[in-house]
Amino acid sequence: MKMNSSLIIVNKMHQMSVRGFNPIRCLSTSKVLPQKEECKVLVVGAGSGGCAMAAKLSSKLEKGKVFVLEPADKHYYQPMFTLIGGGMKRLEQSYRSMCDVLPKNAKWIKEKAIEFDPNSNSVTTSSGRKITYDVLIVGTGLQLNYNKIPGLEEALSIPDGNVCSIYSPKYVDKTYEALQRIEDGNAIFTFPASPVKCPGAPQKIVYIAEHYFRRANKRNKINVIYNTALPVLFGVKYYADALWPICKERNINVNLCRNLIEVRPKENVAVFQNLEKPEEIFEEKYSMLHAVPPMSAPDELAACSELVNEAGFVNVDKNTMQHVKHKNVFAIGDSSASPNSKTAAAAAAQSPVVYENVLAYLNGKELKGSYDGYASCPLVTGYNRAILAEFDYNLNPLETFPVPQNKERYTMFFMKKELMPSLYWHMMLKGYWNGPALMRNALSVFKFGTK
Ligand code: UQ1
Repeated sequence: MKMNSSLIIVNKMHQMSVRGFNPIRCLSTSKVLPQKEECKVLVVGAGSGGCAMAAKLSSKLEKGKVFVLEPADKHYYQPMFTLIGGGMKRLEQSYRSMCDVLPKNAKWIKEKAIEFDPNSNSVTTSSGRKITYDVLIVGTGLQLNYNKIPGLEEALSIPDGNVCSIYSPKYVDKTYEALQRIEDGNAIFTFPASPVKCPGAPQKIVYIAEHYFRRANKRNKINVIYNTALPVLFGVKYYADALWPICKERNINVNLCRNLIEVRPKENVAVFQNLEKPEEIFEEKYSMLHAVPPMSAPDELAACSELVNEAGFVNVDKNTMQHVKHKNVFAIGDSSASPNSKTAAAAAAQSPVVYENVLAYLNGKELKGSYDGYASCPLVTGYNRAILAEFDYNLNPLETFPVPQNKERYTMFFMKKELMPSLYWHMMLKGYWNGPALMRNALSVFKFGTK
């Protein structure tokens, strides 16, 4: 049978859009724009913060004034990765096509930023194009450095292996597989000696795993070990005081100041350094290993000493989120040097501040927006409970709900698992979610229990 060729193309396009990829809307501009391009606002990175900023600013400014530089096809809702690791969600539920989360009024350039030059107000892309801007918003997020731990990438690439990591979509599914496969011996979980995104996640997966082992009737044969490079279990004392008893009751062995430095997949051995006595190196045999990679600012950003601090993060004022030297540069999310915990909730709370201050800067007005360091972390403690940690720059609790949030609760678990994804896709990425400050103020008239 002969088929008209345009019919075949239309049919193909229909099949693609049914699978969530709309070929017409998803045409990015990487091949059609001229060499020199100018925009009013350039957003580098379309993660949580970058998307929220692009949405807010492109609906305020004229169409085409906001450019977004982002090479990825897919946008992942990374807070779902812990749940995927525990088999509570599937990887396909955690992403959308990038074109579907970027605002139509912004111009998407599907390339990577490879050079930042704030002195000439320009960024060079992977194909060598130079984009100039009036205002730059850096929202690149963090880079995962699995390669910094000898043997780790090799261990993670073994099919049906026993080394896994919830931090990458490449390795997250291996986590649930490893939980199912392990029968006995040591289940070791790590936290690296570097800044990390969602610093609660490395221990959430410990609690989920421990609960999984109990449910699967194999807990008594498995030794659950959490080796963290940090000197504390959690940075906010109020919540750390609640988490320690949970670890004790559930017989989770927590070792502080223990840094993973090597993996030997053939022997099933993990090598750790005691950060309190750096000469002390010890080996531990594992039946499963959950490794959290060291992280850093992306290399291309860290290479721009004009923009970043010694650690590679964008040197902004911690309240205004404006660069300390280059006043037309702002940062949002994990690539910022502001000393908050790096979470999507922090990016949400920063978004109205960056928005307001960018507009004030463009209009020659005083910057009034001020970020208080709010971050939040729903510490999932198993398959049906979570402690909703919320705090500010001073590491003081800054809680939304009128109940003491240092208790494990089903409501917080439900919120994390069932409500947050919708809030993220439909509110945050569209620029409508500014964090829970409004809700907190409204609810502050109620108070139940003692805090
Ligand atoms: C939040 O704002 C946020 O960002 C979108 C999250 O990331 C997914 C969160 O997990 C949480 C808990 C918040 C804070 C929201 C409320 C309602 C307390």
